[in-house]
Amino acid sequence: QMARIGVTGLAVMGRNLARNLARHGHPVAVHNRTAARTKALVEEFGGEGTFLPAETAEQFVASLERPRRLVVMVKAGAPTDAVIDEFAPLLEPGDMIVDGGNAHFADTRRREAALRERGIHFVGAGISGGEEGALHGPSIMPGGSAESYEALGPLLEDIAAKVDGTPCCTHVGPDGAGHFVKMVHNGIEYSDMQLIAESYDLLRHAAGLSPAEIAEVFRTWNTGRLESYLIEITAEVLAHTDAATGEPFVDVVLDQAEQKGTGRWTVQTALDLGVPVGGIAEAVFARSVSGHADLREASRNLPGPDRAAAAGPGFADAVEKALYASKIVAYAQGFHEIQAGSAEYGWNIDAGAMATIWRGGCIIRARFLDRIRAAYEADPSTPTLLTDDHFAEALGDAQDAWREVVATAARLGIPAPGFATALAYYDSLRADRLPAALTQGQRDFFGAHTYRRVDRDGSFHTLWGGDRTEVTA
Ligand code: NBP
Repeated sequence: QMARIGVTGLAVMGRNLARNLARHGHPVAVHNRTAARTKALVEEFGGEGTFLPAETAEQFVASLERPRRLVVMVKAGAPTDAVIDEFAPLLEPGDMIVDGGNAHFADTRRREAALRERGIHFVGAGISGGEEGALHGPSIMPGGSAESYEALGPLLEDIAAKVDGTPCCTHVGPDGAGHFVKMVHNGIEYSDMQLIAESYDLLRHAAGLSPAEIAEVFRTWNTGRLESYLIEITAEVLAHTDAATGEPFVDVVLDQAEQKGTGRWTVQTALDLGVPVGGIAEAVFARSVSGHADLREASRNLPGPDRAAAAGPGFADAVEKALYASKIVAYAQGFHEIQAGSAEYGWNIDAGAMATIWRGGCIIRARFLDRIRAAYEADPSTPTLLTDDHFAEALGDAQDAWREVVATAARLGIPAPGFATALAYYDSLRADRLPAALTQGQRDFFGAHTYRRVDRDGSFHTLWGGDRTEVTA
């Protein structure tokens, strides 16, 4: 018997992906650098479907139907290149290598170009949902050639999460498009998590609620428009009590957030593309600030306001509005980055389809994504989600509460960089005039960088060091 698809790299993700394929009736070849993992998989889960274990790369490749579909689930970076170098010589034109790891889209572009020369399809596929998603249905964001998607799509859609019968998997676009979209997904995830963290902090320190009480607030929110996986698990984490001390779990965890890098990549890429993603950037920086123990220790005695002023009744509702409004901004910024990346690299990404495949399987899955899908359906070329009818109305309805929450945070000395930057972005886009005009004047003054005028076309320069007449640049 031949395998329909093969998975090499059988750590948590690869193992569960292989099991998911087997459970869906697809005979799957399995391989791992260290053969013990392959053996363990078949011993433990062999009953779930048809696994064809291979000890060597040659055996593995020989067991695959043609054209071959080979999924690589190894540690991103050098290991991915090592595995490609090992397998590519054993493959033939028309075969497909799928990289399901968290690769940087630039690496995916490089690998795709190199393999295309040899007639091999390279598919950079973003996979979200962690261990559980890989087993029960992840959100899959495959890039690569349209031809490879014809051969791979049905299999990937089969094992992906489904929402209303629609698979959370679609062809994203050529070469690095899939990994780019996965990167932005993770950036949005950072932003979502930061906004939730700020909501918790305000409910705790401005409203004086306990973690258990805040868990209840999140449970309530999870029955409304904020319904999402992240809100759901937030309630679980806040309600949890540490067994060793009897204290709320959230109070015994060291308050230094770590990161693996996809949020940072999202911001670095946004800087290169010139896309303002303040919400994602502040989320990355907030983790960074939390991790600087020395800086925080040195600053502990800096003066702050009197925290006695407690927030009044209705504050939790105001925080809900601030959270919803800031979340709209975070997604608007993330989707702007996707559209800018798509334009830069000629990927032709369907933004609405990305919202559709994020509705299930992935970490940011949420009811909210249906709204984004609807917004792009209503106007596929909209420059920003903020102006969609539903979102504009929600922002208008939330803005007083949003301002009150940001003001309360500032007054009480509670850091809320996510809420504050989201509100500043909203107000910047709304503004009739921005002080950027003054910035242009300064640039022209010190560097003769020139400026444009509101009333005439062309570039101008004022002779600042001379008689201050204006000349055409
Ligand atoms: P890891 O990222 O921990 O990688 C372990 C696997 O890589 C093992 O199979 C290991 O083989 C293999 N490997 C390494 Br390390 N170096 C190798 C080399 N030079 N040649 C061949 N194989 C090599 O596994 P994971 O947590 O399952 O994640 C897999 C991918 O999926 C990563 O890119 C990750 O970023 C991505 N991802 C993970 C999650 C998650 O929730 N964990 C979610 C979404 C995406 P060995 O057994 O012989 O050491």
